[in-house]
Amino acid sequence: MKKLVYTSCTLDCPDGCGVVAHVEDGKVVKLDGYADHAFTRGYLCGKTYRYPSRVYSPERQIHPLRRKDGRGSPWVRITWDEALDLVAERISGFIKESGPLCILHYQRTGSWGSTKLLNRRFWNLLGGATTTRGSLCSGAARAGQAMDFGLRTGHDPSDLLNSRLVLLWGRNPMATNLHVVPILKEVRAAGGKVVLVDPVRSESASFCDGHVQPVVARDAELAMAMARVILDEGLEDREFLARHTHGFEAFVALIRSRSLPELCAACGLDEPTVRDLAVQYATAKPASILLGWGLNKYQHSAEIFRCVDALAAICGYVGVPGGGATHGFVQQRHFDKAVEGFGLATHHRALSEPMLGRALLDACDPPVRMMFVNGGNPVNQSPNSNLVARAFDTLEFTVVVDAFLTDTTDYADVFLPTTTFLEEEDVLVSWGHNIIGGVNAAIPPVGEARSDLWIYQQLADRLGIGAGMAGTPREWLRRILAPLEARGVSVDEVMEHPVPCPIAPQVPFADHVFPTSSGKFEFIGRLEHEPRELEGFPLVLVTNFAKTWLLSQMLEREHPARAFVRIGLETAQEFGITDKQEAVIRSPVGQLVVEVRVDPKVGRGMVVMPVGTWMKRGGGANVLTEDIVSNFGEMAAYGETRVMLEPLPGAPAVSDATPAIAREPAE
Ligand SMILES: Nc1nc2c(c(=O)[nH]1)N[C@H]1C(S)=C(S)[C@@H](COP(=O)(O)OP(=O)(O)OC[C@H]3O[C@@H](n4cnc5c(=O)[nH]c(N)nc54)[C@H](O)[C@@H]3O)O[C@H]1N2
Ligand SMILES: Nc1nc2c(c(=O)[nH]1)N[C@H]1C(S)=C(S)[C@@H](COP(=O)(O)OP(=O)(O)OC[C@H]3O[C@@H](n4cnc5c(=O)[nH]c(N)nc54)[C@H](O)[C@@H]3O)O[C@H]1N2
Ligand SMILES: [Mo]
Repeated sequence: MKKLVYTSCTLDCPDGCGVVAHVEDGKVVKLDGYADHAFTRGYLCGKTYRYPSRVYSPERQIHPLRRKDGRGSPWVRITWDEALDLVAERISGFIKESGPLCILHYQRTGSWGSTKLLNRRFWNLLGGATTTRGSLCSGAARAGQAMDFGLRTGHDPSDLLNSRLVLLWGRNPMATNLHVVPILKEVRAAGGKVVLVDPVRSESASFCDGHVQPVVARDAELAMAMARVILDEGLEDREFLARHTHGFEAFVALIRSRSLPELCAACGLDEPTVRDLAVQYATAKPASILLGWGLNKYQHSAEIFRCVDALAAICGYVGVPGGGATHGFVQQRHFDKAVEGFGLATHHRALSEPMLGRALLDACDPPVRMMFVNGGNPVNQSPNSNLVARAFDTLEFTVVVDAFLTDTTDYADVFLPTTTFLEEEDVLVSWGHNIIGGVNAAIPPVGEARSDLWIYQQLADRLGIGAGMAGTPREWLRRILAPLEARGVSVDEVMEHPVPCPIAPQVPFADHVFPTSSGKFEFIGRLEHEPRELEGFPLVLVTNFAKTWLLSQMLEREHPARAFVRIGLETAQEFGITDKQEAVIRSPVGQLVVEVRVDPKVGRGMVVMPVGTWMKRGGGANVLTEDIVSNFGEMAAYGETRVMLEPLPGAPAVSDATPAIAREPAE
């Protein structure tokens, strides 16, 4: 029997696509884009087109597993009853002995399905658990933009069509946000311009009018230099500044504390380039800035965002169509967060997510004895992976709910197999657009895989809190999305087709009311940034996302045959490295043997490594990254890592075995 099922991709990506699953005899044979989706417009990225190969991969685990004989021993299959009885018994045992805070519930955003909120409810019903605070993803951006605007929120992507100039600043949509690309092409077709600001000539350069290539992590200086030019040329919007901003004098003093040549030298650009960019921006009327995660990886990232936000305010491009400095949205704005049950818990404690290894080792009163992980791969994705792995190794009992045996499951005692979005009923909220997506189960669960909700409900029944977790996905969705229903959008309708969020502004701050303490846009007035210099480690490690895989979610054959990094021509010369040569890359906390690709697209002073390759397959950028936290927003400052490259003598690294998919050209 054949059928078509409307659903939505819940993976951690701004695009949140509308999907049509082609199902034959209970199997997904193909995925297509859902045509009537205003943002994703009927097509998917390569990763989602290929997603059925993950669903049916022999690498996927579809049965509960436990270690045969302690950590490090082989996995053996057990029944769900055995698995759930064991996990429930350990949970109640630990709580009895050491209280609920000796269990760490680690939840990340493997899926943006709304029901994942209920995972936290389970732990709150139990009296609480240790959780994590801080961020691996957007913390610094959120903190910086909250200081300026009162909160981080963005223009709807369709509003870019009102821009005469778009600066793509530290963001690479060709790889990471594909559905924004046609919008940017439309901006150009209508006579507008798109300029890339990136120390790497990324895939996105291919559709831009220009590329400005500052030195890595010097965007605050670039933005300050641009602000100086705008003010020197008298291109500012005086009325906006007078009526809607606070702290402008302090900002002027800040940018005047250094000369224009000094600022240009700091960001490695010549004055005419900076001047041209600034004048183009200030005169485009309106211009918008699409900010990315490239600005989000440094110790002072919140301040970088603030300096760039200041440009929008100086030019009066705030609260107007075609303007803004957009990074992302307020997520879950249409949720009733009370469903999470935070108030039900009597115990609360949170450990720093960016410092997970240290935090686990240092935790006392009580120490963490057990960990329960869902929707994340913390051993691979947290900074200083080796330390995180060591900390996991000290735990008495670890449970991971996932579909694959990741680097994190290497440190687990029990593995519970979960469904993919094609097997679940849920609602998707996106962090890159304002359309709410229905997630319909296209197929029944593969093998014995079960949803997070089912797993938690089963555990809840065994732990005497079953009533608090009971309910079908649809019933829970109605409760979670009650604020939406109050605005006239029913969950039943959302399950049928994409629905625009009725409470999302197309243009935020159009009323010029800002939830800051002054009620106005607030300028940054202080920035003390000394770039990190570390003797023996002269290069900045920049870890970016790969076009062909998402985070650490990759099958064996999608994995590069060997870990690789990219360096620019100048760095290659300086370190005497030739293309495809093997080298050791060393940071203060770890090292990897990598193939070095010499790539003229990469700027000076930096080594670029993709995020997500697996430690157990010789990769893992976070083996190198140091656990350093941003000064605002408790964000993992991955990009503060400094590294050394030491070429290994002998023949170039063999890369013939690289699978075709990993060899897709960089652009
Ligand atoms: N294919 C694919 N898509 C994804 C993901 C994925 O893993 N794969 N991950 C998803 C997630 S979770 C996120 S958060 C988003 C992130 O999406 P992006 O913001 O596009 O992410 P990045 O690759 O981190 O960084 C973008 C660009 O910033 C540049 N950059 C690095 N340092 C600096 C700097 O100091 N200054 C400037 N100006 N630029 C800099 C990098 O060279 C890179 O080209 O992507 C999402 N989409
Ligand atoms: N070096 C470096 N590291 C980085 C970054 C960087 O810039 N540099 N960026 C960071 C960013 S932006 C992000 S967002 C984080 C991402 O870090 P993580 O959130 O840990 O991301 P993933 O590696 O995708 O791990 C998610 C896991 O959840 C599983 N999963 C998917 N859906 C479900 C589900 O419904 N239920 C359950 N139980 N599991 C599910 C997947 O199979 C996968 O193993 O990584 C960060 N890591
Ligand atoms: Mo992210």
